[in-house]
Amino acid sequence: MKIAIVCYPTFGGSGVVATELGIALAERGHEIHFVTYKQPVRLELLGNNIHFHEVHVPEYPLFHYQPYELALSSKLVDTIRFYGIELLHVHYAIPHAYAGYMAKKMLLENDIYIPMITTLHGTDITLVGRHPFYKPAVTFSINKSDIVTSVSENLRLKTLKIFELEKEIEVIPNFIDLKKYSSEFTDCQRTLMANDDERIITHISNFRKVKRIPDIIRVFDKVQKEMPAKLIMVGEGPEKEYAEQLCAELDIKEKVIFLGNSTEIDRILCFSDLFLLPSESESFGLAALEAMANKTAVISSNTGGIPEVNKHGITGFLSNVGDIDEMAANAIYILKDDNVLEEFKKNAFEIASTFDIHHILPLYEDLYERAYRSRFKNSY
Ligand code: GMT
Repeated sequence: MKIAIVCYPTFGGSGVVATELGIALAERGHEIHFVTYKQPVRLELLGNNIHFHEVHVPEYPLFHYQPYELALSSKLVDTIRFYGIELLHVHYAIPHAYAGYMAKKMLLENDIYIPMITTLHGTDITLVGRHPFYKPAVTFSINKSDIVTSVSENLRLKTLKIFELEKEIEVIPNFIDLKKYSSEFTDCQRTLMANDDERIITHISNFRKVKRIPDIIRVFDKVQKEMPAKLIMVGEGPEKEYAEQLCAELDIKEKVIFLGNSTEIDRILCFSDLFLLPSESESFGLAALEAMANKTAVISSNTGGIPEVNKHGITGFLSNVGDIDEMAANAIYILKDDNVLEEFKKNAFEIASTFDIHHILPLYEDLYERAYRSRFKNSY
């Protein structure tokens, strides 16, 4: 099938999921067209089956805000027409579902019917989408999607509570590609980051407020008082500076490594013992799943969809948002004993395996088939 995928190309869960899905679909023989404003960070190889179409928004001094939705819907119309695209899959409702719907309507003028699937990822619903400034447009574009999916049951329920929807929402969880992890990295050199006797704790995110970055530093501070340890912070974002400052105040600067954004998180996770995700809200927690696939135990908050991924007492522990004392105590429990740590690591990998792309891809392909068949119905 010829599929156009719209996503954010930057470091962020929704873009990662969209990109990995597109790559896997291309491997299965589908023709994939990414339409976004920059080449997605995880999309290294373009080829016969994978194309990238850049959306340009020329600056014009009259505009206080440049009209990205307009440029995106125009690009979609051109791309869909030129390549004979059969299906549109948009990731993150804002503004992608809105722009996608406009493209649908424009194409219909030329008797081209393009089914649209919208995948909700989290903050498009829980943080941004529910804001009164956006809510009517988000409600409209979700209702106008042919099929709507969410990445967790928790997000499905939240969406139904927040919006007045006429649409069913199907849950298709996020996934990892286990074959990427089957060959051990020969350059998995923890020695570059820590001494042999130190435990390695990792966090990866876009360092926004919702991630509760100071909680990570404070949990680590408590852990490092009990055992030799290093904290590796991967990512960039608005909370990074404060985090660095807090490390200086707590006098743990030497033990915390800020690595910035990385496209090679597996090379970091492969020597991590524990992953911290104390988020205020998290629809799924893809970073935690990626950590688990790398045999890393997880200490997280119990918010949103995280309990669907991190299993309490099995793959790690979950605590109430902000309960740094409990998070630290649980981290120390896991890390202080080699056998306990090994057990949690093993379990983490086992649970991660249930999210392997081979289980999830057929669910998307089934959805695409259904959406494609729906072109015979008038779903406008
Ligand atoms: O804040 C992020 O982690 C980025 C954000 C995004 O939309 O790119 O992530 C959301 O989508 C991910 C992929 O589906 C989920 O794993 C994250 O839990 C979700 N983030 C939040 O809900 C805060």
